[in-house]
Amino acid sequence: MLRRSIDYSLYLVTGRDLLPNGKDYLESLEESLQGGVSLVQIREKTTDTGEFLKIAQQSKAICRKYNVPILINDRLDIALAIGADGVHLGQTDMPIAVARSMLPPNSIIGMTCNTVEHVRKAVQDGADYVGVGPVWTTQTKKVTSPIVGVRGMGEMLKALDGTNVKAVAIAGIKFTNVLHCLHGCVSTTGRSLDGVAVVSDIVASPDPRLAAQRLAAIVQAFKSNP
Ligand code: TZP
Ligand code: MG
Repeated sequence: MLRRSIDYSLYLVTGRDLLPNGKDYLESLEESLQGGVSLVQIREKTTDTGEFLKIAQQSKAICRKYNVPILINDRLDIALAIGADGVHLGQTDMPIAVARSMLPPNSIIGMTCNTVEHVRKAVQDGADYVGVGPVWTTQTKKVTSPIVGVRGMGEMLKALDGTNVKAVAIAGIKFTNVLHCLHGCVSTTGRSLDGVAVVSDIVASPDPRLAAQRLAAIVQAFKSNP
């Protein structure tokens, strides 16, 4: 368990099915870490438990090498088995309180939020961070909730005022629109995102190091001069 503050700036959510032909998953993960990914979530929706465990273990070893925390999507058992830094949960997954009671102290728990009500509940339930969106359309996941856009995301963030809960935006975030996402949020609500969660703009790139580098550079520049 890493016991240090989490940097949410560039949050990579994995998506092995999006890897370019011939690109090795672990190589891609390592390159993205070299490019400046600051937090990793292992997301496997159709993988057998045994295979998921193996991927999570291998991914953790690489994340540790770069001192970057690793979270597991949905699967508390996998998170516990590999000694991950926490979990990311959806609205229909394990409740935060139950996950918290089973995970080691200081574990990070994130919650996907699509509405202001979701955010309020996540805060009440003790989430460490919320993933807010879908900001824009995405091909990566079948998203059933309405696109919230930058303005809708800002409304969600307002529900975090007075709390220490962090926020990352998700869905459709790319090199070409990340600044709009970050700036738009502050200018409509005065509230800053802590980072952005990205799948395809990094994973589907033939050069994930460069893809991460250029995203990270924008997020860092924004954070130092919002
Ligand atoms: N949760 C909501 S949208 C999404 C997830 C995991 C996928 C976002 O992927 P991309 O490729 O960054 O749009
Ligand atoms: Mg889930």
